[in-house]
Amino acid sequence: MKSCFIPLHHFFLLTFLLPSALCLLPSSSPAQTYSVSGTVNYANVHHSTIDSTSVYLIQNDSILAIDTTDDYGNYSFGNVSPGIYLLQVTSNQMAQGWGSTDALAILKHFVGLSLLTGMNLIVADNSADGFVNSIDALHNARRFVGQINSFPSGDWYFETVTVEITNSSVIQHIRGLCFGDVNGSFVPLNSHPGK
Ligand SMILES: [Ca+2]
Repeated sequence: MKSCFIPLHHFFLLTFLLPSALCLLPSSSPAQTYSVSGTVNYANVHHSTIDSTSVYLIQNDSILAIDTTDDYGNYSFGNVSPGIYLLQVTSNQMAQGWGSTDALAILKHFVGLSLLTGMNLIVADNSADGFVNSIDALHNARRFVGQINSFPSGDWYFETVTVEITNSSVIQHIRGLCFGDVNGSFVPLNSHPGK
């Protein structure tokens, strides 16, 4: 007659190892995550890439992650759950591009001869007072000749982009301009032609 005695090592296996192994199996499939990536580009004709620039992944006014663009302006966030996010960018890169041509373009906008639009209009307001007028043109001219070395607006403007993740990864490029560079003539240092 066979014994029904369970050897001790089998007992150990059944009692401890098997339940532990079962715990490692997912009880339900884990939430799928995706990536948000792209390049940060200057809004000139070359779409020049901008390196060493901070990209923030934001949800509900909280910064979830920060990435710094690489030599080719690339940023990437992994493990992003489905949802709606904001992408914001700041840069300490050297800014330039303001000059007499830009000052003239600002004046032409002011008098209604040739209207600026979009980001080019936004970066015209280097006085940050909500108006585009001769004061901004004067700031541009003064900075060009070195009478001033900053604008009240700061140096960089980047578009804030909303991305929605549903069931796939998202590629999102983000554009920027220097305040005062209303004609988008600047080519950032270390940049490459972009997409
Ligand atoms: Ca202004």
